[in-house]
Amino acid sequence: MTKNHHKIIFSGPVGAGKTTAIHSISDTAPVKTDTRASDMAKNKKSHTTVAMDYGVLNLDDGEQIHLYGTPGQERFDFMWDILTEGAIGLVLLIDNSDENPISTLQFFLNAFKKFIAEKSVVIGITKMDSRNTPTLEDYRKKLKESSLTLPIFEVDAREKKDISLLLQTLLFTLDPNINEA
Ligand SMILES: Nc1nc2c(ncn2[C@@H]2O[C@H](COP(=O)(O)OP(=O)(O)OP(=O)(O)O)[C@@H](O)[C@H]2O)c(=O)[nH]1
Ligand SMILES: [Mg+2]
Repeated sequence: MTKNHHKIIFSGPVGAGKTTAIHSISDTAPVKTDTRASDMAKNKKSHTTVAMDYGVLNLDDGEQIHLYGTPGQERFDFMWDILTEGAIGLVLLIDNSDENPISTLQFFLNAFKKFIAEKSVVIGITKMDSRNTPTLEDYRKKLKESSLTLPIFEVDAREKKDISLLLQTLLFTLDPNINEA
């Protein structure tokens, strides 16, 4: 049987949980390129991704989903385009405890505008346990103002079931013929 290999990207700001999410869901030991975050202006956490994360998810039908995580830092944004090449969908993770997470979401939607217009995106809001505002409703309202209706969920990147829900939604919203590609 020929296996299909699909590629999905995780992006979003520093500390949103991209590396954690790929670690939670990957069936193989994920590859990380985290280094000490001594030079980070925000210094939100001890380690940060400098190139990419990589993991693999095996589906029941033998297909594989290759998961790539981007660095969150804007100074590595050249990696965003490189990693997005050939991908079928994007998972955007947004840290709700950031200062202005709605504008962060808008920034990332804009950065991946072309990709989103051609492919598919799902949004996961993390750390709602740390800060419960803005609410999902606030996000939806903002998206509606830009005439966007995108799937958006509250997730914890440490929870496999939450990341699985994001991926299932993304695969579901993709072209139903994708399995026959
Ligand atoms: N409280 C809480 N912590 C979370 C949640 N999701 C992720 N985390 C934690 O937040 C941190 C996220 O760190 P990373 O996964 O390295 O973040 P990243 O998006 O890869 O960041 P960069 O690589 O620096 O861009 C980890 O310590 C996670 O355990 C959540 O929903 N709630
Ligand atoms: Mg990371």
